[in-house]
Amino acid sequence: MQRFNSLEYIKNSYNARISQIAEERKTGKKIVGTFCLFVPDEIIFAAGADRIILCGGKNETVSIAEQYLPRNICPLVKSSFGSIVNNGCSGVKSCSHFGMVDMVVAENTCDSKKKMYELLGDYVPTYVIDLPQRPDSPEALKYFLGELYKFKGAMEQLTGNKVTIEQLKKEIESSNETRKLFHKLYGLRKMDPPPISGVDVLKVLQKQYFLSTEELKKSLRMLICEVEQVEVEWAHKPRIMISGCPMAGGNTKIPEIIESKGGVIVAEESCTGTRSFWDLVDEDKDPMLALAERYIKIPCSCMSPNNRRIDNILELAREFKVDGVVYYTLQFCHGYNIERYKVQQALKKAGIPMLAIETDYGDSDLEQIGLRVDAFMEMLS
Ligand code: BJ8
Repeated sequence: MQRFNSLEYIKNSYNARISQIAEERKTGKKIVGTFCLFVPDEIIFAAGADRIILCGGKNETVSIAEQYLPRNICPLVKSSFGSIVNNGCSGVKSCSHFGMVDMVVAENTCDSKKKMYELLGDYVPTYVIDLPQRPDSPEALKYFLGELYKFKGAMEQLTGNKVTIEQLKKEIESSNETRKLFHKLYGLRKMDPPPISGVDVLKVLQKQYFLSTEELKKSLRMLICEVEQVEVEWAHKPRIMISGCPMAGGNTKIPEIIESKGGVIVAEESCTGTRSFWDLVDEDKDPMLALAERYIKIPCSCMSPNNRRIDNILELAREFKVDGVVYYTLQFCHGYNIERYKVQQALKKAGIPMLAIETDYGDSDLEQIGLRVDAFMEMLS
């Protein structure tokens, strides 16, 4: 596959971003750490704070977390907690941004995360947004809107700045601009074969909540320009969509296996994929209401019922002309694991084959997964 200069730029952006955050802190700017798509960035930025994602995708910090947390919870939760407890790298295993946040803004999603946040409060001030669990109920939107107002108040208190309607509108426009750039990049993946690999796109998606918004937009524009110029020779490769749990920075295990076995990933139905940018925020409405309406619709398996997700999967499969779906679950993520059954039924009805993989961040199952993916690719070829 093609090498893109912009990807090198994104890959090498870590140190520059860390220096930027350190400088911001010196000037009194507050840094907010988040773990989930349900936390609207727009409110954080409108309050004059900066934001970095704290989801852990590295295996190295899992064992640190296991000194505090049960082993049988998902690796994303353990890796994240281990990185924070390890306190900002101190040069060893986790990355320095984990130790640079003034406040964590968390959310009531899955049980493991909820309970982990309770422990996290001992290490860093932690604010939790309460989410309604039945997003389609008539009361849910009102409740969520109320939560977002409380969150706005918490951000104002943290930063000492008032969040104005104008500032919110400006941030909504800016975030929509980023979302549109992702749509453009994904549009190019509809080509057959796509001019960019799924592993490359994932690396950008993993950085989207780490980079500053300006750097992210700049990188995306550069990447789109490069991808548009690629001329790919036609060769049939099974077009794969990944669906399921997020793949936090450092975790590219399954996409690498898929693409090393001859498949090409054309879309990801996950929070490190379409769920992060697909829907825009309505710029013509009251900004707080528009944010509540957009964010409450994120089809996370923590919500019940979550039929919107099934509809999205079918729609994406059609739009990106996928030959097969790899359903990806992190070990002990019960929500996505249980939802697998409904997804499988729906895909079967639509005539789209699905391979289910449940794994962690370790490499003990690489060979076994490789064999299963191999067989799946052969079946699709
Ligand atoms: S909106 S998917 S980012 S909660 S994988 S920690 S669900 S046990 S990360 Fe998520 Fe927000 Fe939902 Fe997206 Fe729990 Fe599952 Fe682990 Fe997960």
